[in-house]
Order: sequence, then structure tokens, then C-alpha cells
Amino acid sequence: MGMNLAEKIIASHLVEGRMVPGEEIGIRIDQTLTQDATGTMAYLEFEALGIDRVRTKLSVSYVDHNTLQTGFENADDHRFLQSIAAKYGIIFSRPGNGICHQVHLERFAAPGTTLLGSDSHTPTAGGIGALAIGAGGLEVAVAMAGGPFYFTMPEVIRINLHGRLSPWVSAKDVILEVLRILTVKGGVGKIIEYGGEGVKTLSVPERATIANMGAELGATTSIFPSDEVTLAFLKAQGREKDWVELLPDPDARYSRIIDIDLSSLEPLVAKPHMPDNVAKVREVGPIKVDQVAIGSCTNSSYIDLMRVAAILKGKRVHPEVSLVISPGSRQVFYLLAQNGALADLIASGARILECACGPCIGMGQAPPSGGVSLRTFNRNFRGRSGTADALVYLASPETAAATALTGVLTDPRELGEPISIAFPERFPVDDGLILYPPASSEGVEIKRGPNIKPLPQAQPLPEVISAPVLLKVGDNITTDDISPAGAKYLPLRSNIPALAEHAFEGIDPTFARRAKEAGQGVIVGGQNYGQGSSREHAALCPMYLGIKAVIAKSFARIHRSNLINFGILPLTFVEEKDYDDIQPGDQLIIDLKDRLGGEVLTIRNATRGTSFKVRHNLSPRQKEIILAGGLLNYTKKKL
Ligand code: MIC
Ligand code: SF4
Repeated sequence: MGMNLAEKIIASHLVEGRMVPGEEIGIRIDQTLTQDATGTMAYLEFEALGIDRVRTKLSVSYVDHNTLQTGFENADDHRFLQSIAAKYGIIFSRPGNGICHQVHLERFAAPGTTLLGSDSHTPTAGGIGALAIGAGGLEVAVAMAGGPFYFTMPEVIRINLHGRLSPWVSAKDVILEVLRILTVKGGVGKIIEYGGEGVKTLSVPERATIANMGAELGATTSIFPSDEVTLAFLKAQGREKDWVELLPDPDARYSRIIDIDLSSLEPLVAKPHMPDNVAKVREVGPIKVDQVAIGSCTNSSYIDLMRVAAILKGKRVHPEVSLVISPGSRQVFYLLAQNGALADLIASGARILECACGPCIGMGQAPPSGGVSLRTFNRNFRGRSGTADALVYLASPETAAATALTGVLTDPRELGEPISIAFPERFPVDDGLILYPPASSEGVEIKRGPNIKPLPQAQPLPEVISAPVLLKVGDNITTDDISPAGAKYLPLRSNIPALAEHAFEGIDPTFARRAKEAGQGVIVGGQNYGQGSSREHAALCPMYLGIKAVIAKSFARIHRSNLINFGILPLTFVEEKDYDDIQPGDQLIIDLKDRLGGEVLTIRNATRGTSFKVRHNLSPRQKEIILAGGLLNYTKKKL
């Protein structure tokens, strides 16, 4: 039987399990990436594993999230990361070099390889034909130590792209259409594989835009074939040696096939506050916009920003719009400066930011109170912009640039004659901000500032959990809800005691205090609990506050693994209606005396005198992890 792309890469990296959807498998990881906001924790965890050098083919540590240095914290983190990279044989991408996913695509990602990254948008590299998966920092640390990465073998959905995009419609509109069809839960437990003759009309960065936002579908990853277009991109980066052709077999099988006619798409927008709340720009109409933000790992490639520059050339940003632009990488930024496009952007009145995540993660440029912000980013969760009551819309760079000129949401097709940007045959390659580690780590000293706090230790679960429901939340709770992002919190990513004070702050500001008073607690959630980022802080902070279990209708993949890795039990309701009968404050008794032997557990609600059933769905390996008190303890025993 023929194999699809995902199966081909998994088969060539499989170390444990069978490639049967729903079964746990372990694969060998060729490359890893981290960014600073998750990296500090990942490297503390790597250190705790006690290995002297990374065992992957290539591991890169990027600094792109916390680049605002308003205090010593982020600067200390950067210095720690640089020194620990040198110590353990990791490549270090200095602040200013760009956003991890964009730089990785340009300089390191390769078709047919596996990449594990401590960031949920790691699947961006699926645009080049890599099997790229986002995970918690600890899982990336284990992969750096040479351990396999374990996950549930997903189903593979095929999306056939037909025809070609009309003028003014771009890759962002393709993925917004997929989000409209599948929703933010539609990709859970799935890999999205793109194919069809329409793929040939998309460059690698355009494919990467589509793969990037597969994270918003909840997908394990997204992947494109590696073809002549991939080869041309790698050649332009001076990396043709990394190319291999990678196509699915003609008789490959898929669990579902979706057809999208590229020529029928028009400019789309995701309305507040979810990336799947998609509508046609022309139908939403000319709402007034206060801020336009262009950049992020989704849409800040050379082609994206050249199109923006061409739209803005000779024109002026609307007086009531603040337009901010962050180039995705130093390579892109340099090219724009070299060919004059940067001058067009500056002349138009755009505010140029550095090559980093910036406003995407709330590091500066919060919109005004109650304001409308149109962004080329991938997430518009409530509060993520830094302004609690802002309304954030997501759209393509073309729609964003058109809107910056008019001050109201504008369909770029109104701009008239289409623009065409040629893809450079050769990018200016300068890896000057990429530091390779010394051959030997002897004498390399790890520099720890006062913001680098020791790793909190997970405790093995008690025989009986008797704990109150500290919080009951609804569907689609994000990791931003659990452990907020933004300029106030990111500097605390290596300081769990301080960060934990802010857990669930936007939902219930008394949560941290109540949790500490109770000593032990349970959280009750709805569907897709923990969607969004890979930050393990969303598990570490609750663990630090004494949370022992989360009972939800369903979980997002990365967050569920993070809970297990830090010794918190993720449980799902057997009957979803039991969710309705639990109230905050109820005392729950979870008996674990049979050490999770049975698949189904009965939980007693001592406050109401009732009982209900939950499932743990843990693989034998995950059971051992939880019972050992988390992945770190478990791995140390195995190494
Ligand atoms: C995000 O987009 O939310 C982040 C910041 O990149 C996160 C990682 C983090 O929280 O550090 C992600 O998506 O994994
Ligand atoms: Fe950075 Fe935003 Fe991409 Fe996350 S989604 S990696 S914060 S640019």
C-alpha cells in the first residue's frame, strides 16, 4: 500500500510503535529549535537531564520573543541562553536575527527531516517538506538528549489545492479558508497534508504561511511536498544540498480529502476573538481600524513585505492608523533596505520595528482601549495584544496594507492593478548573527542572572486526590488564559514562583491566592482546553500552585502532554453532561489506589453526594510518567 508524505517521514524515523492512527509512536528527531520565552525552561530541563552535549544533528536556540529590555530580566535570559548554547553544542541565533520560524525556514529546515520545536508554530517548516512539530520545552530537551519524541499517530487529511490564486488574494486567505472549514478544533489528532496542482503555484514562504497556521487548527502538523519550487528556494538560500524530492505515493490513503479551488477564494478576515471566526472582507464592511500590524512568523517573508511596500509606495498611512511593521528576519530586512523598499515603507509613515515577534506576543504596540487592530498574525485571542478590550482581526498583508491607507477595513482588490513581485534568485546570505558552538565546552561558563530560578519539581500523585474545584471554565480556553503573554509576564518565564501569581489572572484574579490557600486543587474545563501555545508554563504554574488534575471535555494536544509531563492528570468526561453538574468549590475525591490500572475512573463529588465517570486515555508510557512525578524524573531513570 502506498504512503502519504507524513507516513513516509514517520516511517523513516520510527523507533517505537505502529503507524496506526490513535496509537502512540516514538520518532527520532533530527533537528530541534527553541525560542527564548520557552527556551530558558527547556535548557534548565536539559541541564537537569545531566547530558554533556546535544545528541541531535542540529539544535538551534533563537532569541525573538522577549526582545524588549525594559529591565534586566530579558537581557539576563539572553545571556544565559547564549552561554548555555555554547556549553552544550547548540547553535545560537542572536537577538536581531529574526523570528525563529522564519529564520529556520531560510537557513536550516530541510525536506524529509524531523524537527521538534518548543513553540506551537514549529510546523511552519512543513512548508519546505519537513515533519515539524511543536511541543513543550521538556520534550524538546529530551529530544536534544537523544530520546525519541512520543505522540499519538495522527490521521492524515489531504487538502487538494486546485487552480491558482486571483490577484490580491494570498496564502493567508487559503489558511483562513481552511480554518473556516475545519475550525480551531478541526485539526486535533490530525496532520494536514497539502497536494494538488495548485501547490506548484505557491512559493515556499507562501506554503509556510499555510503550514504555520495549521497550529490554529490544533493540528499535529501540516506538510507540503518537496518539489522544484522547494529546490529553487533552497538554491536561492545557497542550500541546494539539503534538497530531496518528497512526494506522496499515487495510491496514498487519507482519512479525509478536502478540495479547495484557489481561484474561487477572495480576501478573508478572522474576526475577534478566534482565528476560525472567518468572514469575507467585503462582507464585514468598512469598519474603522486604529492599528495595523504587519509581521509575525505567519506573514513577514520577503514576498509579504515587498507586496506591502509596493502598495504603500508613494502613498501615506491614514492619519488615524498606527502602522507597525516587523520584518521576519534580518535577511528580509536587509533585502528591503538594499532594494529601496524600506525607504518606501518609511516614506509612507510606517513605524518599523525590529525583526522579532513584537506585538504578536504583546511585547509592545498594544492597541488603544476598545480599539480595532488588524494584524497579519495568527492569533487574535482576547487580551493577547496587551489591551483587554481591543478587537483584533487577522488578515493578509495585502488587506492590511490597503486598510492602513484608508483607515477602514478594505478589500485589497479595490487597489486596482495587481502588483507582481519577483522571487529573488539568490538571497543575500549572511549568517553573522548565528553563532556556532565551540568544538569543546571546556571552560565555557553558564551565566545565570537573578531571574533564572531553579526548576520547580513535580511531585508524584497522591493515592487519593481530595481537592476542591478551584476554577470552572468554558470551551476553547487558551494557554494565554492560563499563563498570560505580554510585556509584563514574559520576563518571568524563567521564574515560575513569580509567574504563577498571574495564572488565570484574566479569568479570575483570585485564582493564585485561592489555590495556595487550598494547597491542592482541580480545574474543570470544556472542549479544546489549553489550545494555542506550547508554553509549558501553562502546566508548570498550575502545578506549582498545587493543581493535581484537570477534568475537561477535550484537550489540545501540546497542553495535554505538558500536563502529563508535569504530573497533572488530564481527565475527560465520559458523559459530557456531567460537566454541568459540577460547581466551583465542590470537593472531588479521585481514588488512584489502582495506579491508573483501569481506563475509566469514578470521581466522587463529596459536596453534592454524586459520582461521575472520567477517562484518562493515558498510554502505558504516560502512566509511568505521571506516576513517576513527571517526565523529568521518568527520563532520568531511563537515561
Ligand atoms: C505564541 O505564539 O503564543 C508563542 C509565544 O510563540 C508560544 C510560545 C510561548 O508561549 O513562548 C507558542 O505558540 O508556542
Ligand atoms: Fe512569535 Fe507570534 Fe509566531 Fe508565536 S505566533 S512565534 S509570538 S511571531
